Amino acid sequence: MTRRQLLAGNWKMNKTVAEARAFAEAIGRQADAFAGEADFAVCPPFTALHVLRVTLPARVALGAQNVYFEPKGAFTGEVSAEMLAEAGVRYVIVGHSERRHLFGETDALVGKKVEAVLGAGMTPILCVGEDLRERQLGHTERVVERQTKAALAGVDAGRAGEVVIAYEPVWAIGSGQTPAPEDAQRVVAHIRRVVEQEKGKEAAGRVRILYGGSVTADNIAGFTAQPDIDGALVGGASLQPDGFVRMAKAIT
Ligand code: G2H
Repeated sequence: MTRRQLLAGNWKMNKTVAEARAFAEAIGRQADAFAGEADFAVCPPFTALHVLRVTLPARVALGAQNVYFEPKGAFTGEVSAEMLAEAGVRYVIVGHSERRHLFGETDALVGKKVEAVLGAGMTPILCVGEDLRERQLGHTERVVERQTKAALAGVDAGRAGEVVIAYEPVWAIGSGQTPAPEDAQRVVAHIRRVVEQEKGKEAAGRVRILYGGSVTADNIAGFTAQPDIDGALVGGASLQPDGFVRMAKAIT
């Protein structure tokens, strides 16, 4: 099965509205970089969604970094999936390790968010990955297996293939360290086997699995050349327009 590569920039808590507009205008001047057979997205803070909706090149989709699973109500500070969809959002990052570790998000909460995002017609980018201690103990596969199963538990087999999964080893995030591409491939292939066990062959063949963690324009192609890796979720290196454009060219 052919799967389209996806390059998604995760800006985390970076860029004001003015800075976001400048980024969109800069990549707009190099829009031919996004003409190839791949998908592209930028996930800014909520405050910059609107300006990006009106300034990003047409081939670059809008993403969000978080969502709450309830549809509406007394949940101060939260944003629903329907609100994001109405704001033009196509992808929503769910279960990023910073949310799991800094904000206490559990596997069960992440699963509810995945369901809410699908329910609103958007694509979740579900993040899974082991921390350094888990890796040193040899628990990488069991950690990603647990996180993947929990997050997909409430998703119908017929829709599981729509989910994007990002394998992000926690120790590689923002550290400048990465696994070897072949090492990331082994874990990603394991995640795909878990999807097959849980949701069947069709879903496993369709589901896109990205690598994330210290991806740059210089190393992205090594990851996306792997047979089971279908793109990248990129933090720091996605903040500069030229870096984002170089990565777009590297995967197409
Ligand atoms: C991992 C990644 C983006 P960075 O969090 O999701 O960030 O590329 O800065 O390691």
